[in-house]
Amino acid sequence: MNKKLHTIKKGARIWQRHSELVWICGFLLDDLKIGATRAHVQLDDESVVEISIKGPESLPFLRNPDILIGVDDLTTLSYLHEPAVLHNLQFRFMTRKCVYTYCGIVLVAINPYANCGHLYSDDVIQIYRGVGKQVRELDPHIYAVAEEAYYDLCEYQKNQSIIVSGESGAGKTVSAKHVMRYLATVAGGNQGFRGIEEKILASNPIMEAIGNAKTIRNDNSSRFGKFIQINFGDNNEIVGAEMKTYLLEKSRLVFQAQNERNYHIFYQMCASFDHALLRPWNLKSADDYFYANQGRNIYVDEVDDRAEFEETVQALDLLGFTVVEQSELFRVLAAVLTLGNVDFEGDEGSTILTKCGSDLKHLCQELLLVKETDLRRWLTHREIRAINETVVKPLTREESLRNRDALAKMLYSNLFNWVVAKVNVSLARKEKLKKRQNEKFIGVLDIYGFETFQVNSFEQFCINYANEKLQQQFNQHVFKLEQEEYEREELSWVRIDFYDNQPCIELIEGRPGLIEYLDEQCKIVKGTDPGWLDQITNCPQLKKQPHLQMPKIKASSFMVRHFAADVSYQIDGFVEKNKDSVNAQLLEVIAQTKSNFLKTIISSVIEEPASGRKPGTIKKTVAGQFRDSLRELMIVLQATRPHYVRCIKPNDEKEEFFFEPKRAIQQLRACGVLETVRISAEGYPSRWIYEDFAKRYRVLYPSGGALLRTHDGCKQFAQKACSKILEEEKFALGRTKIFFRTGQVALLERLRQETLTRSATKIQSIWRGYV
Ligand code: AOV
Ligand code: MG
Repeated sequence: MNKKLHTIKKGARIWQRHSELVWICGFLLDDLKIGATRAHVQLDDESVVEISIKGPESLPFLRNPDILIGVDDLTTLSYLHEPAVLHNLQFRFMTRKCVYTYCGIVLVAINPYANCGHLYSDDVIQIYRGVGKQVRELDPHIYAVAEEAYYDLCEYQKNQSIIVSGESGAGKTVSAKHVMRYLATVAGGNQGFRGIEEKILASNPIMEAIGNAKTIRNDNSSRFGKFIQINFGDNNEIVGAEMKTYLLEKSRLVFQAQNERNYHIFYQMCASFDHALLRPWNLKSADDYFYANQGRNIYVDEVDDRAEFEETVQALDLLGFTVVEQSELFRVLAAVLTLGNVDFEGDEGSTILTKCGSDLKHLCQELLLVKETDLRRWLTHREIRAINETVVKPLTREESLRNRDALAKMLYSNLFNWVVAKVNVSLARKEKLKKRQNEKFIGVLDIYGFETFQVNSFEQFCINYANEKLQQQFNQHVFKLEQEEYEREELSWVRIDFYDNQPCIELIEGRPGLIEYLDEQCKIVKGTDPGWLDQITNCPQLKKQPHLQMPKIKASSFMVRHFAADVSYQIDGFVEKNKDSVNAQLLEVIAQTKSNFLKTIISSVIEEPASGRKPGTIKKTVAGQFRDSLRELMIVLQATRPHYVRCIKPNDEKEEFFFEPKRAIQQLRACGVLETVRISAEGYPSRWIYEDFAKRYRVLYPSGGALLRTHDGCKQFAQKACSKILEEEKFALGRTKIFFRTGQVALLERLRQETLTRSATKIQSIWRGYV
């Protein structure tokens, strides 16, 4: 890093921290000598500041030579640090309207919030199609990542994964869809499989209808994680796909914040109440349903829910959902909506169900096909089993509402899982062909990015845990690739430290760990959130954990030092959300339904016998299940060649091509782009093939000109030229490439420029001498 430089000349362009711009450029007004403790800098906003230098660590960051500004791979910058990365991205995005930039193996995608149809047209697909390894010579693009993955799959017969991450609204789902469309176009079936790629694409509107919702951050926010594996056959054509989903947000079913909505499907249905598939369910306007109207705005700008419903139904048709299945699906969805309108009256000990009786009748007779008296009873009562007797206890209004909400969430999440399973059946390759095919796939992971809000709860805890796991996999991979390149080039060992977040993961999933204690609390009949916090606070092993911080003043929260940021979690609701259970008697009422479809839907809950369970055992908790599915996912990803796409949301106003450095830098820190840069900068960030190096820097060592005819000659040239100019430890000679420590290419560039200017002046003066 430039930290190792000793003297920085007056006039050198440097970066200085800035409260608004994050970094501002300026130049040194005096030479900065070894040991100097202060320097004056004239900044680009005309102000002059004095900076103090406490040691090599606080030397100013140097600016890259102009020739490097706007490069399409950040790791080719000679000075590789945070301001350089930020500036380069901002310059490309704002000045050149470039959405994509590489950062080594990562593709950084900045959401333009603009219609960039030209960027994704079929013509553009044709440009990237079949380019293979040379794809890096084209402009960075999401299609380039898809092409690279497809090429590697075909060439090396190795499974690939494309991991898309970023915060809400950054463009993950849009990117994942571009990847899917690219693959569908270049590898669409041609041997009797025609149509499978269309089915894969059609799974998107279905999943978005039932899994996406309007939030304050994104009008089409995915409320679940998704990993879709696209399978390829012997001729590298698409033969099928399989989808796994993670952690659907259930709380949205029963509560929506101001200006947010429930899942799109409800609004699509209400807007299409007179559709043949929906008429029997007597739907009202979305405004009339408590589960749909809490956000106080049932519309999404520029979205026609009625037209979207048509699209959903078409996709269901294409994926082979029969008319009966569709009708049943909508029946259960209508039931969920109607259930939300059932309300209770009465004080503690005397709950009676009076409000919204007509909704209850409709719900029981038309939608759930259960006995009204039973449902009424078990919504408002609970059975308590003591040793030799069972007591039925009436619930308060609050308890009854919670009971109702738990039922709604269970119904919806089971329906969601049923749809996923059904989509998977439809996308699966045909059994008899299976044996002939080698297992080969490209997996696309569209998963929620790191989250930190004012109040963070169980959902953020799980999401951030997932991100810790992905980050670890990412760091290890980047690190491994760097090391492999050095080995391939036979360089002597280069020490690079990389940040391993295993201790933080240990804190969450280890034994003892946060999830283990949470699960324990869920097993205890009287388990509570504070009980969990007590356990964490008093555990001697966890006390020593540097990633866990307890508040100084006793509070119902704890803080985890995540790789991206410190996040404080409020413990309220963790135990209940983790248990996610439905009253056993209520479940029993539903199990007695006359609807076979509903029976199928809830069979997974019923089969984990709520009542017949051995004492002391509980069904798997939400966090426990999530931990296991993440472990599985990691095993799958580990066995693939990963490709990374990091989506950045450049502003919160959805403004076209507008870059707010403050927002961008948070995300670059959180998604590992800066870590990639750091790993890169600790080793030899710049590298040139000998021939290319010799061609560009020939002027720096004119007497070596004769060497340039052969590869070995170019290598000798590079060695001689660099030994003459650079310090010995600043470069290394590999088999085919010369490697440079950070800052060296900038130095070579400057020398080259100076030499060229000098010779130009010389020629000019000679020329003038003639005239
Ligand atoms: P997300 O998947 O990352 O958020 P989306 O992919 O849904 O974000 O993108 C949000 C919105 O940004 C889209 O609806 C588009 O309007 C716009 N957008 C994203 N990428 C592009 C692009 N390449 N070109 C033009 N517009 C784009 V979330 O699902 O909320 O985490 O849970
Ligand atoms: Mg999304």
